[in-house]
Amino acid sequence: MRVKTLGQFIIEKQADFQYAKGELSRLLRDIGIAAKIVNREVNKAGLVEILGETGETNVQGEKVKKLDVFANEQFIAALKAGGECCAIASEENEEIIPIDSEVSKNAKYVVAIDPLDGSSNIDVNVSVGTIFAIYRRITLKGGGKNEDFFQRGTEQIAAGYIIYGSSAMLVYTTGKGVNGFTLDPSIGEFCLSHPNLTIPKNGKIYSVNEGNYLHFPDGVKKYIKYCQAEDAATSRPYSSRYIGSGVADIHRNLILGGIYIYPTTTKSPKGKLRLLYECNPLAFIIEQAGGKATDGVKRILEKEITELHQRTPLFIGSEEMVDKAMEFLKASVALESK
Ligand code: P6P
Repeated sequence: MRVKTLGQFIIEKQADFQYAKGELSRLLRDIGIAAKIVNREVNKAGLVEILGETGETNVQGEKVKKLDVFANEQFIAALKAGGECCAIASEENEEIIPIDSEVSKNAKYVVAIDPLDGSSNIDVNVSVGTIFAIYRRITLKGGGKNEDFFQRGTEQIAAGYIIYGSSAMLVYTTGKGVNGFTLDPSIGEFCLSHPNLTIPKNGKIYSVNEGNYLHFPDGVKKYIKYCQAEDAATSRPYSSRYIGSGVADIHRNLILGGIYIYPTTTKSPKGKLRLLYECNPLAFIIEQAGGKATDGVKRILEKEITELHQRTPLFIGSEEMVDKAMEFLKASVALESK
């Protein structure tokens, strides 16, 4: 089969993208360049002095890993150089990074990014990922501002993730389906490997950190017990698969079918995952692949966003599994309100 690179694919699909020719190509090119550099370092982790912690903690109060900082710097540098982006919101930065330079004076887009999700897994050689969301800017000129990012997930014009695993894969959508590209290191190109990705309507995998079970809402507890019950007709008990790297868990569930849940816990009363640069892009991708994503009550993509690092509970994956989990949550709330 003739190899089709990411660049060739985007040009071919240009008609799918309602905005001016070439802009999305350059944005995804810039992201792809940084992803290749990050992948090279992730692959060397363990051999070079890039493991371990910087001794700092980030805006989330989490220990910063050296590769977090490196990845963040690479994506910021690539987007600044590419000229299509007028501001970046990153998990690693408390405030947005406005970009107002000669090369970006006509920039029409802003990018929200989690440069290295699941970084606690780096030192133990488990897959990690980058998640990104792309919006049209709302402000008219100069460097972008917060309001350019305070748009509902439905306003995303593109979203994607890169998973640095047994191979490096870039998966993205512009609202016309989901396509996956695998990095061929011999030519340094992301090549189309998973056209028209769709998530099975049902599945047999549930992904949740059951260590928090005692502090889950009652409806979540009941759904987990449903997953564990014996019922051959519905292929239960399901398998529990949770590796602590959301991109890897959600990517596996996209391919095989399954549900990923990060509900409220006592430690994370509003949920742990961030709406802007984790849940919205992942929800856009999973919905475009035929799945669902809610916060337990509301569609993720319709949630109001008022803070850059706003957190939300997340139920995402196969449509029928998310619907079933919502049934348990709704029944439990109804019971409590009696
Ligand atoms: P816990 C990584 O920090 C992350 O945001 C997701 O990628 C991952 O699924 C989750 O948090 C892991 O969190 O609390 O289960 O260790």
